[in-house]
Amino acid sequence: MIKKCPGCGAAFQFDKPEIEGYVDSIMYEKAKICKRCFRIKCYGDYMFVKKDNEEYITILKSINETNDLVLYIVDLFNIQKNIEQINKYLNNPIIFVFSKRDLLPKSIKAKKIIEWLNNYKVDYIDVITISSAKNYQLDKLYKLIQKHKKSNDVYVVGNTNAGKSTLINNLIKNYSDNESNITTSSLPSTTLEKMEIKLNEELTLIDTPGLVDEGNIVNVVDYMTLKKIIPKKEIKPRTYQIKPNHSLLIDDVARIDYLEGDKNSFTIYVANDLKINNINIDTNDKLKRLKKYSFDTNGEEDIVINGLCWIKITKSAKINVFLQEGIEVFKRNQLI
Ligand SMILES: Nc1nc2c(ncn2[C@@H]2O[C@H](COP(=O)(O)OP(=O)(O)OP(=O)(O)O)[C@@H](O)[C@H]2O)c(=O)[nH]1
Ligand SMILES: [Mg+2]
Repeated sequence: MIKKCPGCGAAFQFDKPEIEGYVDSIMYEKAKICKRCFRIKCYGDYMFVKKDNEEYITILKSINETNDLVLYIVDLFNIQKNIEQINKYLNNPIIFVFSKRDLLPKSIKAKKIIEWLNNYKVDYIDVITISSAKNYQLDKLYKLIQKHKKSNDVYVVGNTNAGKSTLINNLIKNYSDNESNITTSSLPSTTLEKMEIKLNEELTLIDTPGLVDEGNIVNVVDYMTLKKIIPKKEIKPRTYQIKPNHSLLIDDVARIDYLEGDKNSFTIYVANDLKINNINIDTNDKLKRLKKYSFDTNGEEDIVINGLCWIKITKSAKINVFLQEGIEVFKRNQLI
């Protein structure tokens, strides 16, 4: 039987150090995890493995052949543009699990987030906001799983980095004697294959590799920048009362030019470590050589820079956003 790494799900192999599942041949019999997982866990040293999204779709199709319960994990800081796409692939009962609640200001009510979901045509049987980092609402989620599960198998799906494996590790810790510990990291595609984790006789959670979000900033910037971009604790939103012909510079990564509109309020939800500068549009052309995206917003929308931040703009505005090629930027109805 092929031995698989319990950290990432890859089949162990001892030929190719540069690809997934590698263990030194002398360690092959004894190896508990692959070299990549060992390095992530012990040194935070990440080896990138490019995942093909076809695999994710194939996994969803196989889940669709069952009627098992699915936990759809959606990172609150990083809600993907097309959350309703999940229903394109799955007819299963779905619990929407908004993760990383600890990153959003405490003042935001869960009710508000759940109401916001009504902007999308999504079918789900329940919805909850959680934080694995703070063990917040995991008891409630566990009860929902028991209430809605159709068999012993419950699938955990969602974008890469959404917090699927971290959640499973916490559920194992809280509700099981199992000693498994799945590898987690702040970089994409940590989990590489489907993995079954038996919590007890009645419940097996199935972790899956996440969908790679092609337009996310994590795929584009270097590791040092990435460390600043990923929020580690509760975001303190920063509000700027600005007039047209002013620009907001988010560190060295994004520029937002306010072109037309009334005196306006821009609130930026971004990692606290990033600096924001409010400048006169003509005094500084920093980042202006980056790719330009133009938007008209109606006063009820956020501008989302995928993986970096979102900006709540309270009145109609014409803006330009400048970003490195490959980072997606889009509008959505205001989350908050
Ligand atoms: N602040 C915060 N960070 C979290 C939480 N849950 C997970 N994370 C972080 O999010 C990052 C991704 O977590 P993973 O559990 O590896 O995500 P995943 O969905 O399994 O990702 P893939 O295996 O790549 O598909 C890690 O850096 C986690 O520490 C949470 O509740 N709060
Ligand atoms: Mg994972």
